[in-house]
Amino acid sequence: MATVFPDDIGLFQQDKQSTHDSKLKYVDSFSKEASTMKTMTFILLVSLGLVCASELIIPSENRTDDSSHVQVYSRNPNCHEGWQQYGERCFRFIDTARTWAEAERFCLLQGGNLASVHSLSEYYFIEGLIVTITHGTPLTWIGGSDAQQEGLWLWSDGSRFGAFLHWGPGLPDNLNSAEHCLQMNNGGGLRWNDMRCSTTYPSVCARRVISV
Ligand SMILES: [Ca+2]
Ligand SMILES: [Ca+2]
Repeated sequence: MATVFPDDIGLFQQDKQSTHDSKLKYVDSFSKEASTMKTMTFILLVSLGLVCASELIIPSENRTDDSSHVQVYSRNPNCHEGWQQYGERCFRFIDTARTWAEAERFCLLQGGNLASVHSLSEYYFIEGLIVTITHGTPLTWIGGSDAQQEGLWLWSDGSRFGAFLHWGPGLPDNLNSAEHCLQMNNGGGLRWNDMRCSTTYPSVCARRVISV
């Protein structure tokens, strides 16, 4: 059996401590690496979202090879400044939170109404507009309402309701018999929900393109 001298014990303990420190350093560097990878993945996803949104918003005839989301805000000759064209209408996201009626009045003062939606592609365009401006998908008012008669949904611009529907599962549910206004971006599916009209949200206005 080997004799262990006090100095050897010291060296052994020192060596043990050194191994422990190395392990800690390894774990620490691994955590940092994992954290960096998480951050990079997040940035990549956000960038991807912005590129997708730009693709949705920039009409194909206006796209260039070096398209960036800055171009989204470029002046469209068929729309007033700050509005973005899709089809025969110009759209604008209004960040200020208002009740549904206040939001509709604001759109009227701008020469439009809260947006009506008639196809999935139109909905994707509006969604892209919101994502590009807010970098998120906030709950937002658009122009549907059944305030006049329960269950009879109308668009505030007078267009026909029903060509395209995007309600979430089990909606509209007219919760507590008090929900009569259409909110978009509800739940993980970013679908429609009927909500109390007195709740305040941002909104999307739409108006006809400038006639030439
Ligand atoms: Ca209702
Ligand atoms: Ca509801």
